[in-house]
Amino acid sequence: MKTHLLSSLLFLFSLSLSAQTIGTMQELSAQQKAAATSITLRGVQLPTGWNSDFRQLRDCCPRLTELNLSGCRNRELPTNALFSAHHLRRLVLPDSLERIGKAALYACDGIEELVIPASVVRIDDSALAGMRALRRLTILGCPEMGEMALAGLTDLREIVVQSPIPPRCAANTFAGLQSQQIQLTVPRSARRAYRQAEGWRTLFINASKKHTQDVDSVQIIPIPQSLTYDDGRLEMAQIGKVVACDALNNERDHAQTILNRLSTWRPGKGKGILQLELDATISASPEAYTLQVTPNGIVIRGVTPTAVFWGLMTLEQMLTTSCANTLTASLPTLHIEDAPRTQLRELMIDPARIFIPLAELRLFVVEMARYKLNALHLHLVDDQAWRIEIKAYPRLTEIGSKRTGMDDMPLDISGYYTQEEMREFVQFAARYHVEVIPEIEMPGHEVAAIHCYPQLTCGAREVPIRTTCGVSNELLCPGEEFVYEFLGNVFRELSEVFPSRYIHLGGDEAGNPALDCWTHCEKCEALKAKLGIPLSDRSENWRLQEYLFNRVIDTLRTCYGKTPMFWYETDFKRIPEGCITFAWRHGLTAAAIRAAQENGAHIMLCPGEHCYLDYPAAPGDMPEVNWGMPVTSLEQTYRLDPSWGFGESFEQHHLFGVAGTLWSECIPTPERLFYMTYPRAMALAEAGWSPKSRRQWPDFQQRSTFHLRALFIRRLLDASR
Ligand code: TNX
Repeated sequence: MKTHLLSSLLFLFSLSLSAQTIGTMQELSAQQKAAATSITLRGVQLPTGWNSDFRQLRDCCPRLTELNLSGCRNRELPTNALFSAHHLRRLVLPDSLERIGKAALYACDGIEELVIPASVVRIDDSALAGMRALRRLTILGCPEMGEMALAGLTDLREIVVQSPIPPRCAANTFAGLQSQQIQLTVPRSARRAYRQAEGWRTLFINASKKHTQDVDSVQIIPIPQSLTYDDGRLEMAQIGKVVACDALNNERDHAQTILNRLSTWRPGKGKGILQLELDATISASPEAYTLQVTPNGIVIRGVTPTAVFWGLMTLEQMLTTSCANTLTASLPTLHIEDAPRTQLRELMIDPARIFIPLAELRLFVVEMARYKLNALHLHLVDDQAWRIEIKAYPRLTEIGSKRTGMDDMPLDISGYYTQEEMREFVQFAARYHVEVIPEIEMPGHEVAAIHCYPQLTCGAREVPIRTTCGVSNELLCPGEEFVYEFLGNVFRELSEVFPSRYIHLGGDEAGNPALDCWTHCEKCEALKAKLGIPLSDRSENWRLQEYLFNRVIDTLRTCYGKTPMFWYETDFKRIPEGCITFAWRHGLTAAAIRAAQENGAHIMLCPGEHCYLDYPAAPGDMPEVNWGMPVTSLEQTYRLDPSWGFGESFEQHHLFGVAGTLWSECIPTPERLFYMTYPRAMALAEAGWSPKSRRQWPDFQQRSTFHLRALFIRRLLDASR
């Protein structure tokens, strides 16, 4: 007994010595490689050249049984990566992987179980061939599979495929499998497709079949509060009409549009009904809805028309998340109860830096609404342009909206929205229950306006419109009465265009050092004297900022009933009660939350660590040339905690919502805007909507790949219209 214990201890000791967590293989000596039994690699991008990490894992680590690559960001398992690495027993692939190269795992015949991540789109010829010990294979996405890619897996007993569309195969992809001894699990609604698909056919006919809960049952983003399945199905052809009260005319139209896209929909033919109802008793949340699918029809009940609309968006997702642009013909019967975790789930876009045509704004809204994102924040002015018509100040758009150049991109970036166009757009967005919130910056990020009307800044200096990114020191002058007259007129006109309950006043990055423009200005000094501000140095300038904001906020509240919003900066020593502050700076979220709590204000979370969708999503991804942006991966966005660890009471009383920002200095085309937005905006939508208990990264990741494919196709079709 004793010797047994001793040898176990020795064994454990040797294990701990040979289990390694490293960045790249270079970190290990030859001896360490020879002894390693378990390696976890965390390299950001494993090099694949001469004597690559893979070559070393394959040829220099004969005792290696466990290889965990889940922390790597590799897109490719290169050709021959682990060719006949007989020593391996367990392999975890990175969830960034897109391609498994030719013969990459050929004859890795000690591995019994393998999961192909949802991100993989291609498994090359003979990639997994000869993995003779493999008993269970799970394919999470829909990878195309080459010749003999899975040939000779003689011990294989179980294949689970999640895709509702059979992954494309060659006739010999599965050559040499014992298909009669295999259990094949595919989504229920896809059984016929698998039976008919090249490569899958023989396997399907011979194997014993199992089906997963229908795959469309788990493809909803943001994931609903609760979802339970019954055992039946509803054939969508059964639905003959939409029934709704007059207050839901708009939602009825949307419902018709969704049904019109169903190939099986024959108006008036089926006996079933898609019923839309208002029901205030569901929940206290104005956005709460329930959705019930029975074999005879569908009922969506919502507290408000908005809530009913969200129910429709859920329905549309259930019908569209197969890879093609066709809608699925039937649904599992089920019951959903759903309501959002936060009130405002917004995306901010920046037509100031690079103009975004109205048609693209419309497409953007339609897509946002699908994910129950309910506010579009328009950053309409900045140092580089003024983009909204103001009738009292025509120079703003005549001169301030025309510019060539954004950093090193010599683009012509002209354009603005007329009030008429904007009014129409706001109404369009309202039909999708998206509120359009305008932002006019003050006192910084206003160079375009100052260029058009120099009396807006201290000493009426003439400054050119900015063509580069960064922070300008030129500010609106709080000691100049014209500034108040100007802002008063601008906000009056804006209030007539934007019915939104909110208005965003900017407030960020007002010079570096902050607010210093005001230190040597006569008018600012006079104002300081009038206000009894004793010090003329920079340390008291924040009080001028407070004065400027308070005057504007007062007008906005009393004349237009608006709730002001602004970007949180530490210069805001006192956040006016009832306002909404945006926590955006890396590392300052907790400070912003405390400031909001102390001042009776609300807070939107858009911390740079999770929500800056203008940053690249992976190392080396677009925008490759930028001002030094950190990487914000999909997973980082998903991991946003809206309560930021501050608990229930903060969430109930101060948290207002979440925002994703798409600053456009490095987003030169509308396609790029979509590329930067998705799928991260889906992750943000789920963080802002779904309860914590329902959120799981691997599950989200899998759902998001289906959504991304559907969105990609929609985008291609929309763009070609
Ligand atoms: C900081 S975020 C800014 C923007 C820039 C952005 C670039 C914020 C409130 N201000 O003016 O466009 O960084 O990521």
